[in-house]
Amino acid sequence: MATIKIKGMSCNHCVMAVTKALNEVEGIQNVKVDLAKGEAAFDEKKPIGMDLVRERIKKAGYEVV
Ligand SMILES: [Cu+2]
Repeated sequence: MATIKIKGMSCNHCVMAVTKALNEVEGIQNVKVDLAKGEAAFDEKKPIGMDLVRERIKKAGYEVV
C-alpha cells in the first residue's frame, strides 16, 4: 500500500474529490483518504506513475506534497 500526502483538503467534499481522482487512475484501488492526516492511501494493482497521480490530484484542485 502506498501513502501520499495531500495539501488543501479541508472537508468531506475534498475527501470525495481526491478519492474520485485517485480511483480514476488505472491500476489504483482500495483508495482511503484520511482528512485529519491529509493523507491518501491506496493499493497498486500495477506500477503507478507518480507524475500521473500528481497531475490528477492537481486537476482535482489539490496538491501532492
Ligand atoms: Cu472540502
